[in-house]
Amino acid sequence: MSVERTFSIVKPDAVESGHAGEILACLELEGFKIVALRMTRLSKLQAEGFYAVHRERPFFASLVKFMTEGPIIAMALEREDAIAKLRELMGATNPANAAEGTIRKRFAESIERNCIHGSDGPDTAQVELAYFFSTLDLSGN
Ligand code: FUP
Repeated sequence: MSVERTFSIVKPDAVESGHAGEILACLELEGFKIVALRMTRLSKLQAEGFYAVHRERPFFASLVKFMTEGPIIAMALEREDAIAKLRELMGATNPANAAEGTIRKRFAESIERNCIHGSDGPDTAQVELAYFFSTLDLSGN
């Protein structure tokens, strides 16, 4: 297993409810290094672009509305096996099905308002990191 990078978002629900700090602490406790971090608020166009793979899904419009309702925290995270480990730590998409101790079990309200995003594979991670961060941001300095 080698050191890899993944992309994560603390979603608007968690920022609004004041759980962002706890979520970041949880990531660090699990060995994730924060390589880059930015708080921003997505425009409709930016959220639609980020979730473009879901464009045809029935929940797309609602998801875009949720993701633009307030600020988010975008992060580049690094650790061994980061992509799979973050998915494990996040828990299932629907918090009702998420394992005890996972971030979604602890902090998410619903399948839509599920507090955290994590890339689902190496190709997605690369695209998502570049969507939010410049080469300079990701240089590790
Ligand atoms: P995940 O990778 O666990 O974030 O889940 P998906 O990529 O399948 O879905 C992306 C986001 O779409 C989820 F985080 C929340 C939203 N979603 C819904 O709102 N309803 C659904 O039925 C499925 C996903």
